[in-house]
Amino acid sequence: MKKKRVSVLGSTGSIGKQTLDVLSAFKDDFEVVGLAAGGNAQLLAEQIKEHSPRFVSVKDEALARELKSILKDPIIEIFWGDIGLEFVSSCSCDIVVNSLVGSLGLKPTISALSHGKRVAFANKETLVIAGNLINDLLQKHNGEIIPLDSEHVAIHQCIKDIPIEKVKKVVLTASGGPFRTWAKEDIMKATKDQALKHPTWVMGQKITIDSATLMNKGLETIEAMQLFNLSKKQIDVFIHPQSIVHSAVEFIDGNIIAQLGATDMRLPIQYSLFYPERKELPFNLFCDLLSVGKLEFEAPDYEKFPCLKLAYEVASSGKSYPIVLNAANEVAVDLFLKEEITFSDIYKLISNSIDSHNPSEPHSLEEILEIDRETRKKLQDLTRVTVLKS
Ligand code: MN3
Repeated sequence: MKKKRVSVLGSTGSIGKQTLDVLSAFKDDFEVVGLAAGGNAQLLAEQIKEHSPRFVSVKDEALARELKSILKDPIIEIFWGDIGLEFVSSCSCDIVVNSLVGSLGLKPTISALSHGKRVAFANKETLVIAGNLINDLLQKHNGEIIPLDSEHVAIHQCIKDIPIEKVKKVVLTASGGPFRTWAKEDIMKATKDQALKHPTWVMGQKITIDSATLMNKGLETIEAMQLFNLSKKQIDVFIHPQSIVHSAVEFIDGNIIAQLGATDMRLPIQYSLFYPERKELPFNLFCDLLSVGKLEFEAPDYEKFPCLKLAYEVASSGKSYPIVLNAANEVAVDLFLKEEITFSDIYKLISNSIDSHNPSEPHSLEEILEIDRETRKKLQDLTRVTVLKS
């Protein structure tokens, strides 16, 4: 059988590296044709040697020069910036793995779908800010989105081809993050190191902070609404500390189907790459339910995790609010990672942006990007003049 050609966007990030692990294990099935990465030229150079892609893109020209000098005599073409990213996502490939972080992933998603590609989708922010635009593109062209995030891969497997009107509820599970058992006062003062210690998943920095605030589950709620055509009312978030049930779907006849498996992103990545085929797992990641022993579920505490409640409100209001939620969250998490604001400031900054937003119904990419830019600018100006104190 002909090998499927794959481009990986965000190849030096956590999901990107694990995607390349899966692709390395299935060299007879896949060929890596494109790689795009942000800042780590050294690692990208190693990935190029291992996978010999035809096209590569990096963040900017300086990084392209650095990569060229590491590779000495590169025979591949090196692109950079927005144009490079769009090129790698529309080049001669069958599958684009979009594991970029944040709204940066929007334009390459548009170009991949406009070229009728399958997008294995790990870039939830794009669906949060531009879900309607992406769904329009899916209608117009022959492209498709297969989820790659564990919860959405779970829902995808539970729903299969059952019509969406037969779905009563979807339960998105959340590990609860590092602060699940902490008191509210302690969470508010949490440090960067504490927030970066996730109990069950190994992930990139931005999503790990989003998991500590539970904003991640809020973004995933909006993502699920867009992917599966659900309303906010049809989605519940349950805390499930074991992270073995990756999500569940309750149908109108009272049957609940859940998907279980090891807590390792390589499982949903393999599913997403091969769908609808199933292949034997090449890693020793089979889940032993006897050693898991028990599965627990609890309701999230919105007092302790106000970001989740805020995201629910935004999910119900729709309009341009999700764009503001996402942009403000990206800025706030970045400031927290730079240790310029406290953990509790993350919520304050985002809710401030939501409260001061004048909603509209954006239809075009330009309108979406304008709201995104405006939100970031307002927040940056605000944090420059205000010394935030908790
Ligand atoms: Mn997830």
